[in-house]
Amino acid sequence: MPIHCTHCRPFIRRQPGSGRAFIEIFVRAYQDSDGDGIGDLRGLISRLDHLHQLGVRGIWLMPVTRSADRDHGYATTDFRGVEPDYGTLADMRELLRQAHRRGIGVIMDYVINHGSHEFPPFQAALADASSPYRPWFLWSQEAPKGWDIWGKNPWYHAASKPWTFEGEWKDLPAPPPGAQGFYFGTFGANMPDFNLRHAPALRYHLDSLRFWMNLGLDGVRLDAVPHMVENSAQDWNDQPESRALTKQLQDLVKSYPKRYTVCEATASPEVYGRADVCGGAFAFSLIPHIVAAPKGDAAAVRAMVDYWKSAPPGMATFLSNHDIFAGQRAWDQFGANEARYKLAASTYLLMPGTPFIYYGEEVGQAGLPGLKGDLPIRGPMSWDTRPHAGFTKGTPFRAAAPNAATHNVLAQSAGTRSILRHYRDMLALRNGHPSIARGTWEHAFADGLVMGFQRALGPERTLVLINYGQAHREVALPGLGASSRAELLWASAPHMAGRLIPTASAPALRPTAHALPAQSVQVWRISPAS
Ligand SMILES: [Ca+2]
Ligand SMILES: [Ca+2]
Repeated sequence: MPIHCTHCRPFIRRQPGSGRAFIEIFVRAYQDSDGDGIGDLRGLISRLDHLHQLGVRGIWLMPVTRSADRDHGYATTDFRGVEPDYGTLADMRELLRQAHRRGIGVIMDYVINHGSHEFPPFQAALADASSPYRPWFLWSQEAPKGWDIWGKNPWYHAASKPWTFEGEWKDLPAPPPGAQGFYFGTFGANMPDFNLRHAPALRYHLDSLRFWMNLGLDGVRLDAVPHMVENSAQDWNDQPESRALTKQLQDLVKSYPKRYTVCEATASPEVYGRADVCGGAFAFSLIPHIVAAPKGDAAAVRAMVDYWKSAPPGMATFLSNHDIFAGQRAWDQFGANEARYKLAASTYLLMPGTPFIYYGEEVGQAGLPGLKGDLPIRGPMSWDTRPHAGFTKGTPFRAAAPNAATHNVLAQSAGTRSILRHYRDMLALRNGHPSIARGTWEHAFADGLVMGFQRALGPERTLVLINYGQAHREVALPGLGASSRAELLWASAPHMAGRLIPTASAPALRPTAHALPAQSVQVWRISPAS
């Protein structure tokens, strides 16, 4: 039975996205409510006031559907059920209710490309070649030749039970000679790809998306969309069929009012960010520049100025996320240098796009030493100075961050120069000024290690100036008339050591030679001459 829109009304006054900031949350690592050492939805609900105070207007939940991996959750076993470690559907409804009350929308990961090998339809397909679920997945009697996805063969010999292999997939031993019966898995043997050309399999996912929209989710982060449909050993990534299917998914979600879609598309994110594909996509090509500019890379400053001349406004910006391929936690990328850290935060939180803060980033949480792969960047949230940083009263599934004693929410709430205060300031600017949240990108310039740009929306115009360099600079400001009036909205002290409260004695804007202290940010409101 198809699922129809049973609650076709907006749950939240404003659509999430459209420039207002999200936070990405790994529920397992956020807050444990019952002492089992694993974060859960009830724990997250108890921390919504922190998120509201921070100023985010959206939450992206990494997968909360039931999964087989007992960790990140991308190996789904039930596309319409909540992971029991995290709670129940009733908890999910309560999270939505409580978040919406605070003006915060909630989206979650939806993984359509693949399921877990434990997903019951895959088990049925494995057990019986005549099962109606067999064509839900991709099979080949003989071993297909010529395939190479990131150094590995994505075709797995089912009878060898390759999902039991514990090494890297590229090291999986070859199947015996003459082996028969292979299935396809882009990301590994434990995550078989769906055959999305098979109407019943696709319909199942479309109905699952409707299920979540009916529950009150405000949208989805669509995982790995360029991998949805393959054509051949050469043509497997970002095929036209995957783009078309992405648009179909966006249309379904947005047939509900005030819903949001954002896609993970590492190959060509600016294409997926367009309205005619996904409508939003993570800006993987921009992120390295946001990180490099505060380290003194003038070419990165120039590249950021050029990026927004052509990138769609639906791009989603960030400093780091849950995947190590996108980089270490920001704290480690900047080598604990807080001035550089805050410069990078100001950069993406004052730019176009929709920013996504990675949980813990707002307090400078460090990665975990001595762990491999993605695990160092998926540690428990640092809340306070209690044992395990306040994450759990029990034994945590993973240790607290090494800097949790100083870089936690409680300590940083008290500090006037803290990273958390800086994030709150930036989000207050974004929430209080529509031009910063979703305005144009005008008169952008790079002058060595100084970047400036104007943002305009309706009658409001703002000017952002960032000096990434270690030296005081005077720069010419393009696009300002001699009679423009300027009001300082926010300024940092030199070297980002706290903020200056604008006063009557604030520096004047001098368009021909404006002074910017070393490592500093200024935000101005510009008005035409009266
Ligand atoms: Ca728990
Ligand atoms: Ca696929």
